[in-house]
Amino acid sequence: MLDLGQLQHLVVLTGAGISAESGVPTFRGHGGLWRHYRPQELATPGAFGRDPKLVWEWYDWRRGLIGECQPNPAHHTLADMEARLPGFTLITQNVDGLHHLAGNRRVLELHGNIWRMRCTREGTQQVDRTVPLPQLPPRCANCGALLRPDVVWFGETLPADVLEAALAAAAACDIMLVVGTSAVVQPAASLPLVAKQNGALLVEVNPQPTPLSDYVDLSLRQPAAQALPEWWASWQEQRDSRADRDPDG
Ligand code: BV8
Repeated sequence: MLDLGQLQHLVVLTGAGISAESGVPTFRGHGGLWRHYRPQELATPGAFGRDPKLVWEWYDWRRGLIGECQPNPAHHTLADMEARLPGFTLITQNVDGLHHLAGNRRVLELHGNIWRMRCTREGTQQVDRTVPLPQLPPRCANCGALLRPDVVWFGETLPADVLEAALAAAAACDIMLVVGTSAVVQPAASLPLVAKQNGALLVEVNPQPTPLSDYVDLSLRQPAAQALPEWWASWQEQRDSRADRDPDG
């Protein structure tokens, strides 16, 4: 078990795998979303420009599926960590909004959020949880232009302020938990290496090995909904027993 005594700054980076046990299909795993579609077909500005209705049919289907999903014990563990650890930062690649639903309030959403839409003309954003959408593609009530999902597509840059905050957190953390990501999508996949270069311990939670696995200090080869609650409970026991032995801290 890692020596977590003086854990001050814990960063957690999550990917689609943390939502797998909630019923949200991953992108590259068995039955993954990308299995039936090529990313270039749907999650790119070009695809949207060519066929906005097709792209919205995919997102409308995903929104309908995700809308039925609830956070699982892994999500709830991260909400508990945020409540108990002042130096906690949650960074997610996911767009499903399940971290907010579980109670996390400070979430760095690198790739946006599937429940937000953006006017392609005015740039205004709106949260809309209607499933199914009454009209595909949806249009801006103000100017009539197409609305798009407020997510980051391949070939698009991530929101600069969010990426900057994520890089700063990665560079300053003592431990980074990397949960449920295949670690292939950039620049998110570089965050664990930034943490390691700055002296952090890396813990990977993933039933499968990934390109990151050779660089981590601990691999928990288990599903997140099992591994995270167990890891968090054992860390708190360790901390409490240390406090009993040394009440002056
Ligand atoms: C950028 C939002 C600068 C949309 C997503 C060539 C051409 C063009 C670009 C590139 C290129 N080469 C590289 C790039 C950059 C590209 C990239 O990284 N491509 C990869 C595929 C090589 N990146 C970008 O384009 C990014 N922008 O670089 O800007 C720029 C600008 C202009 C031109 C060039 C560069 C933007 C990337 C963001 C894309 N948007 N999502 C939407 O969701 O609809 S990415 C998408 O993949 C999701 O966000 C998802 O989260 C993300 C990563 O996937 P994972 O989360 O890791 O999910 P995955 O299914 O892959 O893995 C699940 C894992 O969970 C598995 O390991 C599995 O074992 C594990 N698991 C399963 N069950 C469990 C579990 N783990 C724990 N518990 C379980 N129960």
